[in-house]
Amino acid sequence: MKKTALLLGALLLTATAGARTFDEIKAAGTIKIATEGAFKPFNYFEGKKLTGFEVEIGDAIAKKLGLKVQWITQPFDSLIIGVTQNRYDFAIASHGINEERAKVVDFSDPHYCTGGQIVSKSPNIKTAAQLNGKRVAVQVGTSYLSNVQKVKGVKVKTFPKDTDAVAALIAGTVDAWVSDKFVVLDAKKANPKVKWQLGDLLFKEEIAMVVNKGNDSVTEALNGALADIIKDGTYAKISKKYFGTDVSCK
Ligand code: LYS
Repeated sequence: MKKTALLLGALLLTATAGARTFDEIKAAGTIKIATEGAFKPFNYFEGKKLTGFEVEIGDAIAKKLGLKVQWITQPFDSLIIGVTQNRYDFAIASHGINEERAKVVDFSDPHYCTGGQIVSKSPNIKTAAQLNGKRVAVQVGTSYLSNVQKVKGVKVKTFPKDTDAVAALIAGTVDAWVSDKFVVLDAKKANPKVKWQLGDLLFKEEIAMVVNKGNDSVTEALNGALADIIKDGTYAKISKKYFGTDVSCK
């Protein structure tokens, strides 16, 4: 009995130890930020360089906080687990705020507002109702998957990366793709020969940074720095560079 209690105590300790408070990060001087690196224009590689809207926002936030950054890239569906295991201080990787995720992690204030859009190559596949009986490509672990699953009659096809999902639409092995409306615009620009049909927004979402549950000093620091870069114009400048418009949640 005693042994079991000790073991449980040790397990609890390992589970909670390691979430660095903001003061601990400050003392170390470097903040560890995770992202996916495969979701253009938000976070992606240009050759060997990690870049994108969220990478620049993450860098600007760290600069405001007087911290250096160590970037870590991970598959999208392992980022939340990584946050809960304190493998990095937070993730900025286009996570939509939702109840399911909020059970295991905390969210910062949103750093952009967007929606999941239906895309196909047919003028007859543009609405949720028109997805009935159709093969729809989505990335695993995403809000696109959970929202597409709610649509009647859809044959959901999941892919490890969003870039694989759009490739399937281009190749014609699926009938539609659901992804972020800004990612869709980017894919359209990159593949001008495809006969894109941009359909309805299937749902809207607020996107935020992900922090381990209860690590309030880090969430507060991120919220403060995000408000600061919005106020001083840094955010608008980065947003205009990638989207030609301000994508903040106003
Ligand atoms: N916004 C979507 C979500 O919350 C997708 C995120 C990024 C996928 N590469 O799941």
